[in-house]
Amino acid sequence: MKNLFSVLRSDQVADDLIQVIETIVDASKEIAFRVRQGALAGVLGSTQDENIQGETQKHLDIISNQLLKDLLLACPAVAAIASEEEDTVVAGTSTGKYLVAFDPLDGSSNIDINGQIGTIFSIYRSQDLIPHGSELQFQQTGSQQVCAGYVLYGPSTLLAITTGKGTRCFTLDSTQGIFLLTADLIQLAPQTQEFAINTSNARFWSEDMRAYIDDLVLGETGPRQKRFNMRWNAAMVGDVHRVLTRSGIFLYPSDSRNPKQPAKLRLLYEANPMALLIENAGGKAWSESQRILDIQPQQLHERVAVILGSADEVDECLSYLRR
Ligand code: AFP
Repeated sequence: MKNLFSVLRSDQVADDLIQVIETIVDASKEIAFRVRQGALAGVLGSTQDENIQGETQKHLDIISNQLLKDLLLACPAVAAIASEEEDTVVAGTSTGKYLVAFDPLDGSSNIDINGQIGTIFSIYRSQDLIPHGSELQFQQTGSQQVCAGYVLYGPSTLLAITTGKGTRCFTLDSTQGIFLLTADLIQLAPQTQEFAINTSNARFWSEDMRAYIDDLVLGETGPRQKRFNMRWNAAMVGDVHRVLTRSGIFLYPSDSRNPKQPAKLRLLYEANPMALLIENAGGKAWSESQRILDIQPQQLHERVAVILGSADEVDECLSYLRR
């Protein structure tokens, strides 16, 4: 079986970008060890602190963030990092050619229940003429990512990654400590019978989104005339992995719970990397109004509605929103 770095080299990925990916992989193996140890490593539970998102930080959030931050800032190829757990950009090496944005531990609410959690990462080229530690460095559209991926800490530790030439999945062989290729050039089916959404928010969605989901639930008795099934991991990394594995549609639409915060998922280190993975696997990834990878970021931690997965089903959902 091919290992991650032989695949990256055969794709002619630049050596310094491979160095950045290697650094993320090293941190993720350390995180995977602590996740597996769980209560035995004293990493469960919450701290007394809140991050800039206003979310209570779990011990493992802090540990994962610190591991990634320390290793990436020590990598000469990294000019700056941005993290869900950091208020602002943290400058790295001024001559570094890459920027790394990450959610160190997506799905934190799943930590204490031994559920699926993961690290999501996104890599850009640093921009000349802008200070390397400026937030302006990260105001690049998702289509400018040079690499995106996630590490899923589940029964297996999996790495899904794209550098532009398709989306692949690797499995960590923990006896050797290397990621081996287990799913090459993933292709999503254009249609699906599986959707993922937190239906407890239904009363807060737009009327058109409610109509779309209602018709999925009506199944063969409604206008879609086919049976649908639902899954919800409450960790984007787990739900997106299911979509990459067996197709489907994942939705986190805007809602009226908090008028100041109509969407929940973050553009920079959740929506954009997942959108690149999904598009490079033949799927689609939209907010409620535009292709996610075309969105021009304004704020580091800005949020966006997400509708991604099997292309024909994303189009069907968007047709309801355009009524
Ligand atoms: P946490 O990291 O705070 O658990 O949030 C995970 C997440 O950002 C994303 O991974 C999930 O899809 C979504 O939130 C789940 O949100 P709900 O808890 O509202 O279902």
